[in-house]
Amino acid sequence: MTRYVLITGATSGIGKAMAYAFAKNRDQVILTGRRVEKLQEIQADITEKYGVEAFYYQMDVTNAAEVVAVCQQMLADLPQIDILVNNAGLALGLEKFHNYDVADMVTMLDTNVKGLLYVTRQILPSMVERDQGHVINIGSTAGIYAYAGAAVYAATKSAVKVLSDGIRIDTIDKNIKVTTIQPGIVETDFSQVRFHGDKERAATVYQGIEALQAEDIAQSVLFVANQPRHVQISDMTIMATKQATGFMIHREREDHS
Ligand code: NDP
Ligand code: 8X3
Repeated sequence: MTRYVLITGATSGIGKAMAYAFAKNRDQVILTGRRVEKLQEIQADITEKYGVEAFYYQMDVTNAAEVVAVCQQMLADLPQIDILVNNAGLALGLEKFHNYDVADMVTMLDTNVKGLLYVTRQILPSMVERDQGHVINIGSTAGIYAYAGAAVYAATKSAVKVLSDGIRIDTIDKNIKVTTIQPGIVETDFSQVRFHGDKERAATVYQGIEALQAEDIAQSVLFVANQPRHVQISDMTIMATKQATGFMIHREREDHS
């Protein structure tokens, strides 16, 4: 049976890679994000490449009223939503807590935590009603291991993990799976966004290590989503081979001798 997969933050990085991976798997993908031109571009490309239907809806997950309106529109337009991937998220800044820009702190909370709540609160009731569904939340190794300059980002990702666990408990009597995916270092636009567009600084994050690619996470998510009905993967942590904890990374240095 055709599955409908709703992905938040599908315009870039991990979300975009998941859209392609699910479409290649013959699932119908529902792309969301703020940048409508990117959504249109990806929708057209997916349709051309895989011949499956792809849908898009512009949706800023921090805007509670917009999330209600857009999610209700999706539920009216589509037969059902089988899989919800809460992926939209970001880090802003990398500073000691006492120096942190408060607006950046609030945006992380609004996006990574409140955004996930708004979307899930709209979509989950339809899964409960159908007694079927899968919520996949993108956490982070930062949610397990706090690191310097990232107290708030780490806290938001820790919240993602605990919210997943709580939702899993609340839906225990339903055929609903809840999974937290916790990636380590993945080379995407994440660091450019974190450093407010500073590409040079962002590039240093991925120097000297073979970081994970968005496609690696997409394949892990697809694996989780393709398990038989009785198998629920609750958590999956994926790191680069030369990464041991959230920020313990072995970097090869350039030889200047
Ligand atoms: P990208 O910056 O490449 O992608 C982030 C996505 O989130 C974009 O599609 C963006 O879309 C969307 N987004 C951001 N804010 C909003 C918003 N307010 N409303 C809707 N969509 C929004 O980064 P990644 O692909 O790396 O990040 C995806 C997820 O993975 C995030 O939750 C991140 O925390 C997590 N993660 C990333 C890791 C990494 O090392 N890269 C590691 C662990 C977890 P648009 O701008 O169009 O709205
Ligand atoms: C993103 C990965 O280690 O930069 O969640 O926080 S990290």
